[in-house]
Amino acid sequence: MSTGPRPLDARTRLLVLTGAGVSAESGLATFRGAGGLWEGHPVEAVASPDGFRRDPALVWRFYSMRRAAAAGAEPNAGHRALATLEARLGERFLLVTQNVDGLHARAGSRRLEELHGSLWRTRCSRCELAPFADDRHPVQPPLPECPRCGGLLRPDIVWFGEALDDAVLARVGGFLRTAARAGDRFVFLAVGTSGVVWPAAGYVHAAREVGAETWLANLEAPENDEAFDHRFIGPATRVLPELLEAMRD
Ligand code: BV8
Ligand code: ZN
Repeated sequence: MSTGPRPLDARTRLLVLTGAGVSAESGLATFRGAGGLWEGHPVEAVASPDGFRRDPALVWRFYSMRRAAAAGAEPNAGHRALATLEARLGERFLLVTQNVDGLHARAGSRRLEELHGSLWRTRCSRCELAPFADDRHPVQPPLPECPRCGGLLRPDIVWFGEALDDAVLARVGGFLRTAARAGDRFVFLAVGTSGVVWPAAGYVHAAREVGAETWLANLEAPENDEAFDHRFIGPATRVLPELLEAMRD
């Protein structure tokens, strides 16, 4: 029986990466849970620039359904435990999420980076119009157009084949470098992610390279399982409050 890791403490630097599994108990479908399909379409085909070029109405139907589901969902005990860990650790804490549902922010997380954008922002598919807050749904034909260039508007979400935002990547990189220099205890915790999608799946390796303990909180072994030192197998709404409970001052 492998002994578990030392509990978190007030001096620990903690980088958390979350995926769809942390919102599952709020009732939001995960990607693998649905076998990676939506209405029979592979998600990679719908959540892609080609998919949008081919059938923008279909893609807006997909994101309208996602907005409706997320609007009807509440943050769960896992989201709240992460907001409390941030309150305890302050600038020693950073939450990086792959989720676009907005539940971390609604649970009170502020030291938060949304790697893949947000359901709750819209931008122009053609020009540099600044992304804007938008909770309209359903979005149906005639599809909304850019007030500036007349191009089709699209969700401000990073699709497959699209680059992640440089500023977001730079802030996460900065946190990793600071943690590496500080010499404090550094824990990387991945919660509710299958470790399939890159570059998010690479953060566990980057953290390991700068000396972090790598912890996993998930229902099952992820794709990048070999990179983790410790595993807490179970639902996020039980595991995250337990990690918080065990925290030493
Ligand atoms: C890029 C927004 C380049 C959309 C998303 C081959 C090898 C390596 C990489 C690639 C490759 N082929 C293609 C690529 C690149 C590609 C990629 O990684 N593809 C994968 C499929 C192999 N990546 C990209 O395209 C990225 N961009 O590479 O750009 C580039 C560079 C410069 C210039 C131009 C281009 C962009 C990736 C972002 C895609 N957008 N989201 C939307 O949400 O609609 S990804 C989307 O899917 C999610 O955001 C999320 O990231 C991902 C699903 O992953 P998870 O969150 O992990 O969810 P999943 O369902 O898979 O797993 C849930 C887990 O939770 C499970 O393990 C389950 O056991 C667990 N769980 C369930 N319930 C619970 C639980 N755990 C705890 N408690 C519970 N209750
Ligand atoms: Zn425009």
